Amino acid sequence: MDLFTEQRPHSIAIAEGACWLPGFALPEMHALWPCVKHHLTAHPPQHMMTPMGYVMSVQTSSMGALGWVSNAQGYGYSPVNPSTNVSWPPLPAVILQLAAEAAGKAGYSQFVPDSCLINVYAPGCKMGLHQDKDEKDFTQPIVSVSLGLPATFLFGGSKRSDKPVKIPLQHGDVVVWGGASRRFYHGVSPVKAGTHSLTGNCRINLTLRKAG
Ligand code: MD3
Ligand code: FE
Repeated sequence: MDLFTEQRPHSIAIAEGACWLPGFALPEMHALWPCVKHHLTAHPPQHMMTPMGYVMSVQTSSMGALGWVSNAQGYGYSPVNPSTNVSWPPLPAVILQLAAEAAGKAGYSQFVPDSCLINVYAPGCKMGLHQDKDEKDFTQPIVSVSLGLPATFLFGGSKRSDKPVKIPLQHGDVVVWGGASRRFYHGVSPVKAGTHSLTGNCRINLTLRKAG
């Protein structure tokens, strides 16, 4: 086993086109975490409102040319932070590199995301079953990076009624969602209280997308 394989041990196929890479972000964590922490200080995560008028339990912030937004008009992407009207900062090299390497490992070459949604889950926060369909090109995969407290990820199928499989995601895990799984329903169970040495009392998820 070479050094690279040793540090990044395995990939697990969880559905057609979906690939779980446990611990894949750990070798880069020394550079990744300070970068996320600094971003969240400068661009504090906010609760968005769903188009139906509910406040989301998860708090969000973004990096990149486009940030995911939700308001009474619907879901979509915006080049500016709606709470400040200021452009989101560019995607840092360490995040672009990690996303491209993970996508490559899952068989998607040349992945260049233009959006990184940062979801911050305090204990009890959850995300209901939904599909990601606000992006232009569904042939582009999505890469997610989990940080901090663990969470149970719910991974369904192409129909809302498909029974979800539970995936225990931990700090440093990366999942690449492409192919058929790109349109599958998914969500996150309520995060259990705890303390993580880097993030403290929360789970943070980075979702990297080619949105535009
Ligand atoms: C499976 N976030 O922001 S990331 C989201 O942990 C979102 O914060 C979750 O779902 C989180 O939209 C899950 C993993 C993820 C992202 C996109 C997917 C899984 C996906 C798209 C299709 C299938
Ligand atoms: Fe999603």
